[in-house]
Amino acid sequence: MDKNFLTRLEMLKKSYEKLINRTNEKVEEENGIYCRYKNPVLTARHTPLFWRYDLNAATNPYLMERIGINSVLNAGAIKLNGKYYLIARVEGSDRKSFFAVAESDNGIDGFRFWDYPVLMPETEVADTNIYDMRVVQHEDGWIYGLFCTERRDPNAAPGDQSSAIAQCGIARTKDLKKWERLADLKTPSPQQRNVVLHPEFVDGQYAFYTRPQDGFIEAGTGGGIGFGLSRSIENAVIHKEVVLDKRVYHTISELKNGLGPQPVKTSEGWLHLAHGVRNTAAGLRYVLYMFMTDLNDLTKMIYKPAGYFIAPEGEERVGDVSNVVFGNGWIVDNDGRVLIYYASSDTRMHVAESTLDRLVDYVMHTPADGYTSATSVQTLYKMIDNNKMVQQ
Ligand code: M1P
Repeated sequence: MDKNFLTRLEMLKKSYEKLINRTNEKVEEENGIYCRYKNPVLTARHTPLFWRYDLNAATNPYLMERIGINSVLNAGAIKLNGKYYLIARVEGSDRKSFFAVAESDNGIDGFRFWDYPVLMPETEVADTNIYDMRVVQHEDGWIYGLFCTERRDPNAAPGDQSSAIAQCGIARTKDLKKWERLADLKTPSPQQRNVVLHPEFVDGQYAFYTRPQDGFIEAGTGGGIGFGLSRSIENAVIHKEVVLDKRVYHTISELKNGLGPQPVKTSEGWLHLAHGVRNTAAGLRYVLYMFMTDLNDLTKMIYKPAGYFIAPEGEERVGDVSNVVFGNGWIVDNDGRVLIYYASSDTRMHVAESTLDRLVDYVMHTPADGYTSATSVQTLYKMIDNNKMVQQ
């Protein structure tokens, strides 16, 4: 075997292990709500060398990368038997995404991909691209993965190679290894993305958070984050969608919004993480925000802080689709620690840490949006007046 091949292989293995074994550090933030961690938890370079390189010196004498991985993003998250799992969207340099499970002992570093990515079964209509899985441990005993399945629009003109239809694919598993694909969700909307399964039955039915949209990119008349019920999960059909979090002019989510991970049940209500999108002269800006819905009426918004919870910062602002943070996975530990997994600029995965108590406090006590500059100033006056009283 060529000496250069072996030297290069050694070097690749060393730098790979160094990356995987790198310990993460908490970065203290002033806001008191959450802390980011310094290093991304998953990147394209975290994918195993044996996915990317043909390690046979006879067929790959230059030890070149044969399969390019472009990015690792938008991961669902779940804790099982004390281990932290990210079900990541891995995007190849061929632009196709697939799911792969990465495992860590502590949830903040040491994420290592399982040897094989998920072999997701298809329905009778092949998926062109699949992405952004929300993983939900449902009270029916299954772990569900809801994701976007994208296919070319069958009605697109022959010269139009970009019109697409997005729908919600549904699969279930017990171990994250073997997945059973169910029929795609049917809703009154022509397109769907960012669909999340509620972890509990509602009136004996499966409950879904949806994101109705008219076009592949534009939400159009789709008014915001929707909600609907289905009697079946094997052939899920929502007949009526109710919008529970409307898009509003001149807010962080005026263009579109979508739910992130499954909501977390607290004594005060269901805690939600979502993303909001607005347009700017530099393109779309995606930020994360939070809200809480009523324990008994899941469509009733009870608290919604004004503005964003996490916005892209530093290196997070740059990537394939810059100025984006997107979160569809979080894990709540038994001691109340919350790990919020989010991707930046459609390129890499990060983690931020908080506690359930802090997040509930944040959602309940952060002032709501008044939707005008005048109300923002009134809110600020209230804060200043109160602080002056406290300090006297
Ligand atoms: O590029 C940003 C995000 O755009 C889409 O999200 P949404 O449907 O809410 O606009 C998705 O393609 C998502 O994967 C991507 O991160």
